[in-house]
Amino acid sequence: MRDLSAAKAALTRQQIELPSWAFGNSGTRFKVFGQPGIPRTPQEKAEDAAQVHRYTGVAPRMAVHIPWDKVEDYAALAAHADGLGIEIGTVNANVFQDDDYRLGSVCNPDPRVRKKAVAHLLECVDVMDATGSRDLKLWFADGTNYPGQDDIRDRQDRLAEALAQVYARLGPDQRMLLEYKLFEPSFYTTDVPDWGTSLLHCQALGPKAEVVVDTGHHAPGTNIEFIVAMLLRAGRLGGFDFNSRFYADDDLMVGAADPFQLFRIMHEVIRADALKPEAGIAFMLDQCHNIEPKIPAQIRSVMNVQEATAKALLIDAEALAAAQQAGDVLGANAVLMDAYNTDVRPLLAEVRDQAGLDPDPVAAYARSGYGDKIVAGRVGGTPASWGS
Ligand code: LRH
Ligand code: MN
Repeated sequence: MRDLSAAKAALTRQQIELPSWAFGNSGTRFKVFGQPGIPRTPQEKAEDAAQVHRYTGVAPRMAVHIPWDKVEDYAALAAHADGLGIEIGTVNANVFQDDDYRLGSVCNPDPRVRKKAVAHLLECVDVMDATGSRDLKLWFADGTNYPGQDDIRDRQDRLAEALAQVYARLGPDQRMLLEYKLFEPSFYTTDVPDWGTSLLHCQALGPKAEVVVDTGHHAPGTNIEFIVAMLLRAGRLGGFDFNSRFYADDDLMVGAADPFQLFRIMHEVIRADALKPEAGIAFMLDQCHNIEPKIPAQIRSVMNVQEATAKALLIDAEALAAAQQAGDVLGANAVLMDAYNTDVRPLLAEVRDQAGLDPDPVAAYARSGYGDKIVAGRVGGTPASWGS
């Protein structure tokens, strides 16, 4: 039996974390397009993120990226966010935009460079202490471009040594989330290329180290929900970087390219009873709105996650288990497809209405005039950007 009230309760408690960098200008190696009304400061990024929470009700945290969101007083930034009704979430380190990191950061053959990289990672834990953030997210661009360029095992030893230094610095309630990526910017080896490599390092470090699954970081055709099921089974799924792609790490709106995959991923999360906030999974967006307006795109992305989640919550688990046990291949598949083919927009409109929100967040934001206000008000200064 599909339990609608349980589904509504779970949807009401859902939490999705927004990336500060999604509100800044972004692009590709060909062009970073400027848009009007772009925030110039982390404070203004938080103001934009707060708009997404205001209209969706399920986006109470904004992840920051250091140094893109560097400020003098991180506690003050956290207080500013608090005043807007949101929190500063995951702290993302950045050891991929400095000339010293040409041959890698923590995996670099040069101990001076490795020391510099570890110092930045430790600085990010200081930021977490100031903002009250639980998670340090680590993604390394480290890798090689040509066979023989460096020793694969030596680089893993260097990585393990650096991670252990940072792990030792974590507070009791803090976590390290290690993100993997198949390739780019490295094109022969990437030092953390897949879930297995990340998991091995996390297991070697200890219980406060978990794996992040960025949905754009796999080879085409990878069954990501299988990886999710395995990491949940191992108790090492720390979070997601949600986005979607047609080809590589396109960082498009989650659910835009493959909503059925997102549904299958959320099915594995719900099957493991890991949707609830206390399960500790960080459901983060990691996207770049290169050509589309940023805030409406973030609102749409949050709604895409809600819709995939709602469909997965409507899977008749009993009927599915019975069909699976009976070896009823088509019957089992039909149970899942019934849920996927359910139009959950009325259900979500009801959930929003019961939460005192407008049933249509995109329309409500458009009516608010906030978009015009920031275009008129944010004149001068330097619009935020990836700035490589
Ligand atoms: C790397 C990545 C990582 C972030 C960056 C913004 O591709 O997914 O999560 O640091 O994007
Ligand atoms: Mn990511």
